[in-house]
Amino acid sequence: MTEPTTQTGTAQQTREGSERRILVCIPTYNEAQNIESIVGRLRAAVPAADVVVVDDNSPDGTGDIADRLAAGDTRVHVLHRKGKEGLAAAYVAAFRWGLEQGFDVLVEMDADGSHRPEELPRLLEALERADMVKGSRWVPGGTVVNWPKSREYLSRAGNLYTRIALGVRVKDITGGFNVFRAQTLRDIGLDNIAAAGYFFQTDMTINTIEAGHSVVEVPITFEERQYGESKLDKSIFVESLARTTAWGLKRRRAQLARLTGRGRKPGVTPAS
Ligand SMILES: Nc1nc2c(ncn2[C@@H]2O[C@H](COP(=O)(O)OP(=O)(O)OP(=O)(O)O)[C@@H](O)[C@H]2O)c(=O)[nH]1
Ligand SMILES: [Mg+2]
Repeated sequence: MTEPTTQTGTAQQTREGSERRILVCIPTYNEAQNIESIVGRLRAAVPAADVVVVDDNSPDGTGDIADRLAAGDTRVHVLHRKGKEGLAAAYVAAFRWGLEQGFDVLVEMDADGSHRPEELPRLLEALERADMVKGSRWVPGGTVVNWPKSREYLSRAGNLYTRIALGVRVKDITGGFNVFRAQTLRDIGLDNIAAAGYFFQTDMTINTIEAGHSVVEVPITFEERQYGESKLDKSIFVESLARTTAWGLKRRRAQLARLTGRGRKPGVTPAS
């Protein structure tokens, strides 16, 4: 486990794992080959956790499979949405539902097997000393399996650029295996989360830091999906690059204003 990448002194009181109600949010679009296995592995790895599958009316029937799983297990829930609106909208819907239902901890996890449910207990443990935990490929001990080198270079380069542009120390800011305290999500204000695609993960992380919360990275083994197709496309990458640059410039301007004594924001500690 690595040291917290940001520490702003607002980590909440340690709470016993057994007291916390945990909700794992799994967005799905055409994951019929993966959903049953991932939910089963998750229920075995963290039996106390509830699961909500957020399906965007997948043409391959993923939503029906999820309904069947929910019918046989009171800890499995399904949110059906009308059509494909992207990963960010699906997560925001799951978070809103989870907060309404009174869950204390909310987890982001892909359905495609890239995030190993068996590693979730380590991430949950790390939440004892942070407000957000990121499963990280790019800290010591983290790794990727079955990824082409080109994909690895792209992810590493994207993360390096983001780190420099935004001035934060998080090594795998685009990673999507994340755990939040409910209070962190409330403080971020989910209305502020508008980004799609890869930038969603950056958006959530930066908003967490800017709300004055601490982020810890925990090494994970990330596996390339075995079944089904990736929903990533070039436009997501371009959008992510543009938003990172725009946000980086905004942050730098704010830092400059602070240094010159203008535009100080009370109560918010910069992460860099
Ligand atoms: N509900 C919903 N889920 C989505 C949507 N797009 C992607 N997902 C899900 O989000 C998760 C991540 O999507 P992937 O296509 O695997 O994208 P990725 O993991 O960033 O990219 P790869 O590394 O290529 O797999 C998967 O569980 C998808 O099924 C969407 O529009 N709606
Ligand atoms: Mg994937």
